[in-house]
Order: sequence, then C-alpha cells, then structure tokens
Amino acid sequence: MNQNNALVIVTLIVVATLTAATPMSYVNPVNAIQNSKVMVHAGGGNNTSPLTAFVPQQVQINIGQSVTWDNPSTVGEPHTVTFVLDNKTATDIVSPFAVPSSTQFSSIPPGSNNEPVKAPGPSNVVIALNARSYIPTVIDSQGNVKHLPPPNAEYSMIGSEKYVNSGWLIPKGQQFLPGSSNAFTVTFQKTGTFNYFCEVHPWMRGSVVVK
Ligand SMILES: [Cu+2]
Repeated sequence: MNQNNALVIVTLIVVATLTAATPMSYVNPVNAIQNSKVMVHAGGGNNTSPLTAFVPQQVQINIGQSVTWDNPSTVGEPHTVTFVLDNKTATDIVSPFAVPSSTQFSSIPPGSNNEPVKAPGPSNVVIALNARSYIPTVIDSQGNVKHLPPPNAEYSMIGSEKYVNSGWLIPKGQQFLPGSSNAFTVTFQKTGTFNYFCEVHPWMRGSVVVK
C-alpha cells in the first residue's frame, strides 16, 4: 500500500465515523434552543406494544418558538394535546346533553348498528362526542370559544387562554373521520411552564418550558 492509498483510507474512516456519530436528522428537543422546530410524539409503538406517553415528556424552548406534536403510532389510537390553564375548563371526550324526554332518535344511516348512549335523569341524557375535545379548540381569557380550522391546527398561545386543545390526533393513514388531524403546532408567546395532558388517556402528561 502506498502513502496516498493509506491517506485515502484513513480519510474515509474518519468521515464514516463522524457521519455515524452525528446523523444529520438527529435533534435533541430538550437541547433544541437554537432549533426553531421542536417535535414531540403523542403516543407511539405498534399493535403489540402501544405507547401512551408523550416523547419527550418535557421540552425547553425560547419564547417565540414553536412545538409540533404528531401521532407516529401505527395503531388507530387517538391522542390530544390539551392545556387546561383554568381548571373550570377541564372537560372530557364525551359530552352529556339533556334533551326533552319526547325526543325520538333514529340512527344514520337508517338501520345502521348504532344508538346514542342515554343516561337516566329528569329528562333524557344523551352522551355525544365532545366537539371541544375532538376539534381543535381555544377558550380565551374572556371565555370565548373558538374552533381552529382543522386539520393540523396551528395556534399562537399568548398565555392568558383558559383552554387550548389540539383536537384528536390520529395516526397518518388512519384519519377515518372527516376533519381529523395528525399534528398540532403551538407557538409560545409567554415564558413559563405549560403543562398539558391527553384527554383520551389522562395519565399521558407533558410540559413545555418557555424561557
Ligand atoms: Cu392519548
């Protein structure tokens, strides 16, 4: 082996080592202060081992930066990213409504295999899917309710909101319901620690620390 060949081989080994040690796509969200796009996974895993957690559970960003959540799972399991900044806005994925006891319900399409859940009470109580959980929703400091245009809503959070919710995030390719999303992006305009959870799996919790 002559000297030139040896030099080429050594150079290739060094390049290969550096490439393996620092893959171009790797971003550590916790340390991604200089990176404007921070990703968090809502759920994950597969149909033998589904994961109901936010990964990573905590991210730290600078004011004015954005965090995007997605649902990378291959299981058709929905998740939400829900900030309850005023405890009075805590809610659930189901929504009980009182209706006159004379109300007749007919399934759509007629004859299909479904019926409303009815709970006993002074009038009929029908339990429906809660649109403020299912659809991206913001309740501002004045109590005004605004649905963000789905899918994959983006929101700039000033920090005085009572409630900020992603709507249901469903894995890509499994967005079987109209208007359902796979991602949610929030730009944070105030410093502080913003805790959030999943309304479908209330043990799924995460936080965004804004410096
Ligand atoms: Cu969840």
